[in-house]
Amino acid sequence: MPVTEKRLADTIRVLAMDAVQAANSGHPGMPMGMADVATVLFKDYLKFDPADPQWADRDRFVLSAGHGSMLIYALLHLTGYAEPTMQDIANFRQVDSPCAGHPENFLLPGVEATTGPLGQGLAMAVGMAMAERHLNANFGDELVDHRTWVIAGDGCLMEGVNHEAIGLAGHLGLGRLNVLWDDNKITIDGAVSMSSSEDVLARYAATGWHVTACDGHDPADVRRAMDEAVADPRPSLIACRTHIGHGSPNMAGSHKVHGAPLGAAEIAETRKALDWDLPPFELPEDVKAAWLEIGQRGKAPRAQWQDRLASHSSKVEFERRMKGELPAGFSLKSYLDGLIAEPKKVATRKASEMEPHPVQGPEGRLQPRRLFRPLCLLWHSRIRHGGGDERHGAARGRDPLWRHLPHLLRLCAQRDPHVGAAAAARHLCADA
Ligand SMILES: Cc1ncc(C[n+]2csc(CCOP(=O)(O)OP(=O)(O)O)c2C)c(N)n1
Ligand SMILES: [Mg+2]
Repeated sequence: MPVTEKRLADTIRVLAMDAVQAANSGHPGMPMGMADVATVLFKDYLKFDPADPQWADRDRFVLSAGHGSMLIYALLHLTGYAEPTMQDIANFRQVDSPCAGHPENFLLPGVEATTGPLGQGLAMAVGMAMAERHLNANFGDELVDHRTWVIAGDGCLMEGVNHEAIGLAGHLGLGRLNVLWDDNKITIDGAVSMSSSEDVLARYAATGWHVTACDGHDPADVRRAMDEAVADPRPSLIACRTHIGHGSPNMAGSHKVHGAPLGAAEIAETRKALDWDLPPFELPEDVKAAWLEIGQRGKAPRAQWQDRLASHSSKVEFERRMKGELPAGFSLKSYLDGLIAEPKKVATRKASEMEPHPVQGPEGRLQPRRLFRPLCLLWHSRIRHGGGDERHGAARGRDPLWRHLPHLLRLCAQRDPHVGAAAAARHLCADA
């Protein structure tokens, strides 16, 4: 008998509640609530291949609600990524486990963005969706044809950084950005209605987004909403109506499952309700096999993509960009000389103006004020995505001091306007 979607999702629920219980800390409610939506996403929509987490044309999946980290750890493990292992999951939140309390991109391949500060992942996903369109404008659909999927909670949507980033996404028409909102109407200390009566869908619609809603525990309805989102040329927000801690008979729907273990008694009740009798961190063979099969879905598309790349006229340039390598003959000194030649001092605000437009290509320019505050997240995520132009490469390839070079130059120039940025640059670039 085929494993049902509910059973696939219950696997995530059980892993999340058991890992949080073992650590005696963490957030079981969100992974349990979004398990059905995430199952549909990974089973039928997300383009990924666990055998190659760096595949350039993979869809990007960003868990903006980073407190629900057990959701992504369960998904990566179940679909066949080399890490995390089941032992890593059993060691959730322990010092040597890559399964940190909140996901870190440098600990696990498959974690596209470090998240935890609410709203941050969503803003970074906007940067990734911009990077995708920028690369697509340069290399075409054959090489660049992927989407950015986000799971965000009520808290992510409240944060100021979210307002700024979604405004830009709507303005640019980033239609390959799809946000799955865990619309559970609960946050850390009670109902959302205690502090907000905002019509979130209306706000997104007002910034040029496509918005829709679904029952987040009904896979068919989730698919209907995702199909709508994929078909719409605008960025999409799907309000997934869910119960936090879904599956727990006595605690679902309560803020008490937001950030605390369910406790041994409620875990036993939940196991009974889900008809799950195996001990923690042991999975039924049929469930394991069904999840691994889902992880194989991207194998053939990746092989086809690699064939296309192998015979593509821009292969060398594409690979250079994705590796973040500098173009042959690129001189950091000349680049910096260009930056500071005119005007004499380059303010960070001014530097942001030099960012190439994501859709029009290098000749277009962004309006600097529009982007000033979420700029760090947008730039960082474009580096995380890969394939930026030489300035992203220059920032990535150098040691940490070099990343801050434009800011250091500006500070030097401000401190001593007579010397100016040029002299500071000469000093700093002596070995460039
Ligand atoms: C910027 C920021 N402020 C506060 C927190 C602390 N915090 C973590 S989760 C959370 C509540 C989030 O509520 P929601 O997104 O609805 O998550 P849910 O309770 O539904 O899992 C808060 C306040 C944080 N992580 N980041
Ligand atoms: Mg919530």
